[in-house]
Amino acid sequence: MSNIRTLGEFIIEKQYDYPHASGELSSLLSSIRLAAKVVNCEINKAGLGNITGSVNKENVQGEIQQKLDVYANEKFKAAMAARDQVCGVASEEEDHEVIFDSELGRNAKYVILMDPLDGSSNIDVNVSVGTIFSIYQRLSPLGEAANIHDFLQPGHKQVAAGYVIYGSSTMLVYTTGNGVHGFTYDPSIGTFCLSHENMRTPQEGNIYSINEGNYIKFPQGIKKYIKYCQENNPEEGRPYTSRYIGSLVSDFHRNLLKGGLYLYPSTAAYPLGKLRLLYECNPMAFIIEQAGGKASDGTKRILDIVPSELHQRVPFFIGSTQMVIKVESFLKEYPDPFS
Ligand code: P6P
Repeated sequence: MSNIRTLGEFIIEKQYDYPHASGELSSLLSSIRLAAKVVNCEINKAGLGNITGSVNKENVQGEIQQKLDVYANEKFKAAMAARDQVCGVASEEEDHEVIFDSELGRNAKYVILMDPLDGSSNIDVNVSVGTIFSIYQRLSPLGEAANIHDFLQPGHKQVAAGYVIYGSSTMLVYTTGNGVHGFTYDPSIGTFCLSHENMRTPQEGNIYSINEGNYIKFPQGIKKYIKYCQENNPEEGRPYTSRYIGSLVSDFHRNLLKGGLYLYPSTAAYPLGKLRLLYECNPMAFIIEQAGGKASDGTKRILDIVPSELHQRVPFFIGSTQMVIKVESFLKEYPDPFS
């Protein structure tokens, strides 16, 4: 037991890396940890209860909400509201930002944005899903209710970001700008234990993750890049391997560990891309950059995009630095005649 470093211990230990840290961020990360345990418990037995399937309602994205989407959203929202560090929450499952307009909420320091259960359409077929979160310091003054501007900050302003992957094992991976650290859940002791300290992603990779079913409608540069991946060039490790789970957290996590590139370009169905900037792209971009990788919308750094609305979508290319640079070069060389 002596060599186990729990997530709680690690958060406190790292807190001392920030002389001005007042412990509120540490406490906020701890409440995320608690909510992750609760959601993990429900997911792990999803097939047994009446918790799979849809609620026959669409979210603001126009996507059918799964029962576990709603469940996860409620559990994470409740965990945030219960502590005095959060003044508001934005979620993929909420049409608008949720402001905690109480005495506690008005004097809380952080806003959190989240995709409570990404890839949830995979749950009924037992494929890994995940929770993604992004944390900012509020811009509005303490003592007042938070407002939309607290949420529309560029990604480089994040103070923390992370994800939970409910997979063959459950892991929580996060950064506060001081490296990326992964914790594996040990159900026998009900604790997240440090398993991947200072995670780094390879500069090069040979895995590409894209839904090739959309090929016909991809921009020209993406079509050319896919053919580049499939060319026979053993010296450069091509053809690459195609791996696409259909769950961002799962594809991202594998590529983070092994090297690779996740692509969700603009398509006919999603002219601005499908992935949401604020609670999918920004947190993953913060993590990948902290691990030595890169994240782009095809022309510019994801973390430099100034958001204009809560649920805005962007084209998304994230992973090994050299692979992101390569796909950007194809998009530049073959500009889409329709763009
Ligand atoms: P498609 C899940 O809905 C999600 O947001 C990501 O987790 C996933 O990578 C992507 O969409 C899958 O989209 O259009 O390929 O089914």
